[in-house]
Amino acid sequence: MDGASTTFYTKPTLTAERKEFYGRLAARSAAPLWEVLGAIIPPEPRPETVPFLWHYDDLRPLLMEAGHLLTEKEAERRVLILENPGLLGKSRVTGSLYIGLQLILPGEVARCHRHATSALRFVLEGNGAYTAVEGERTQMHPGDFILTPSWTYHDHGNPSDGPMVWLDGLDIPIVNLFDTSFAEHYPGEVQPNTIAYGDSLARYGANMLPVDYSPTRPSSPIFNYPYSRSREALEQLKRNSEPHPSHGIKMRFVNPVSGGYTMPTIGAFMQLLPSGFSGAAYRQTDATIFVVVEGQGRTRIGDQMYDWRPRDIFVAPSWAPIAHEAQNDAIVFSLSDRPAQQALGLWREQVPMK
Ligand code: GTQ
Repeated sequence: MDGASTTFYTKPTLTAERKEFYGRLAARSAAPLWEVLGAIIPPEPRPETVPFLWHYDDLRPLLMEAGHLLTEKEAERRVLILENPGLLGKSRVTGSLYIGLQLILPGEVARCHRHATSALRFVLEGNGAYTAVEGERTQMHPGDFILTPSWTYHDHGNPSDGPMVWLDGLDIPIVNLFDTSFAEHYPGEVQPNTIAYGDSLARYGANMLPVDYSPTRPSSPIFNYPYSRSREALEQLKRNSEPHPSHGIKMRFVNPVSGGYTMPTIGAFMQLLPSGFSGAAYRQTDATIFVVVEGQGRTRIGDQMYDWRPRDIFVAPSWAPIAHEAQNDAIVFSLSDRPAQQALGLWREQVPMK
């Protein structure tokens, strides 16, 4: 038991008589609350998630090795899970989220399936592979933010002549917390391409909606938020506005129908930290995964400093103080379970910390 919980609640002394009683309780599948109260209701978040940074340059050769070791067909999805060192063996980057690096080589197809778990892709490397969602394909370019919402059929293909790598972010631990996982294959390897390229971005992503539109799912009807557009907006805002003391210029990806998050369980953000930025420490209850797109800098998480460069990935646990610094203009994408926390009335923040 650590200090934080004992200041909130002190356990009664464990006598021989009590211990014997607890044994008889256990035999009846019962237990004394007073032995665990401080542990199960801590006064502040006590995450198993620890701060960590993965350098892309360390992971890339291993991912390419996986490309030689097994085919996409064998793997179904050729992905290296990025596992938080505090959550080893649990396929988690935080208590609620999963991330991985997916590789698809030229000519390969990752067969079509769907699952209750929601996924996002953030493209790191390559050009010209596609993700198909419910009959529409989208070309993937570095920095693009792509959705495959819950229970939508999706497959990936790489007709280009180079490897394609992206970050997968899924809400697997949330879906399994509720024991609500379902998954199935599409009858064929690839779903038919029935909708033209660019259709949903034109239909839903130009500050207009079809006049008679009503949503069919809680997630955004746009499924590719291209980097070219996000980058341009951030650049324009850098020229027009003062950066936030902790976040620089930080934007939230939205579902244009509701103004809410792009998916109900995973939120996504993109921020520009201007050259020389030195942010004030802040903390929030949503453990956050950051993916560097451009620039170099460093981030203090708790009492440790993490130096980063493009394509590095780092994670900050719930309620850990975070302070970003940028050497040159930096663009950083991030994801967290904030929509789920806010829907449940749990999310808190201190920005900046006093
Ligand atoms: O691309 O559909 O990293 O189903 C894990 C599970 C990716 C995917 C992952 C998946 C996918």
